[in-house]
Amino acid sequence: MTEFYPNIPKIRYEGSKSKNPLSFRFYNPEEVIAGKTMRDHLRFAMSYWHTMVAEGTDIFGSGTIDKKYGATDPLEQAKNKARASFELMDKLDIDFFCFHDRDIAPEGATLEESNKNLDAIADVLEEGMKKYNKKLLWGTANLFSNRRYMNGAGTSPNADVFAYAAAQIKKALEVTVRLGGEGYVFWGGREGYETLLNTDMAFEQANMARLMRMTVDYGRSIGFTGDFYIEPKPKEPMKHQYDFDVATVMAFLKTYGLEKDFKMNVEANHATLAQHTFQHELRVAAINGAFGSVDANRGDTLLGWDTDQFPTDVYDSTLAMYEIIKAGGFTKGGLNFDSKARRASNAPEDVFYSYISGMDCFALGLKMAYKLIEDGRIDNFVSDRYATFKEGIGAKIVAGEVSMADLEKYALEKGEVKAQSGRQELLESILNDILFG
Ligand code: XUL
Ligand code: CO
Repeated sequence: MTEFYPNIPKIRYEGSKSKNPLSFRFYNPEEVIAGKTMRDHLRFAMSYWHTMVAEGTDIFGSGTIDKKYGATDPLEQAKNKARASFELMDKLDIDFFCFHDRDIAPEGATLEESNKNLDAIADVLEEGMKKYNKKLLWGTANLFSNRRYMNGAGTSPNADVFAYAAAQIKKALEVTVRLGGEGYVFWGGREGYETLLNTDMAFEQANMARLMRMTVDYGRSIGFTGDFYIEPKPKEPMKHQYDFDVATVMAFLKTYGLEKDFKMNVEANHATLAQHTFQHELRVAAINGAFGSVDANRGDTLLGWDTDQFPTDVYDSTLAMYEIIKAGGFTKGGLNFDSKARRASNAPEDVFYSYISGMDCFALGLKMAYKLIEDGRIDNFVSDRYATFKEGIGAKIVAGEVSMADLEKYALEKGEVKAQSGRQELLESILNDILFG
């Protein structure tokens, strides 16, 4: 059997003292933390599009990375790509993967041909999944690359485009179900607008909801028991995307009665593009009962676009894992590295260094988040901060037992209130103490 990464050994945990760049220093898959292995806490996934497909193009330059897998015919290339993906997941000890329909198989001249290509590759994937014991975290349909989707897919002004998108989703969902996928994602790549001068926003959003309802109904009818996710992003490629952030998506879901059918797939770099922190978006999802899955990556604070870099910031991964643990941890979701090596990191081993650093970063985040919880100082501070609502007038406010007039009477009697410190700097130094102390 051809090896696609012959110079890469199986990556193993060697501990924090190891200087071997092809080893995990912090990710020890079988290590048990709070009753669960790191593997089960983190549920790492490989993004097929960045890892197996992306060639390092940008708007100023062509590909820098060879992703031909030793073949020229597109279908042969796709088969080799699938085979290579299992070698890569096996060597990195990653249990899951995620794909768009058009990542795994080339688009044909007709829809029938595209579907046939998908079936052919699904055969190869199914075989690889069995042989290597790998699982599909989620599937999705690419409804943004082809020119037919330039005005959107579900929110296109053209009914034929809507129908094509529905057909594509139907097939992507069938392949997801066939491969035992635990989730299906909607990322509204071109579901938004460039100018309101040509856009009926209310109609477009209602249509999007129609497409989502149809997808859920069809998915359940063919036995899909996984989670449906929406992945918010404020902009790029469109100037304004309808799934701007978690709060906007929650309002959309509630408007159209879809809130019981969808959870969030929160992406770090999308959060920052929406001028939020990753932690903020995770918290908003959790408090709405909609935490589902994560696209792990990071942006660059000096750049205003989706750089999809591998995560390396341990503060960020700690606070993210803190939110994830508080939300109950992953059930059907996981940590999908929607991340790619820079285009100048174009050697095969760079993909391995990238994943190792991302996986180690989240392994550290997981450990540190538990340290934060066990330490208790931050949680206790937050709980104490609201102590006035636990008794007296505060408890009555929460129980709905007082009126505006009662509160006026209380305030008049009580006089000026004590302005209580928020202690941000102290808490930030406690965080450092826990991380490095
Ligand atoms: C794009 C993005 C997508 C989704 C899946 O910014 O994140 O790759 O994760 O369509
Ligand atoms: Co993503």
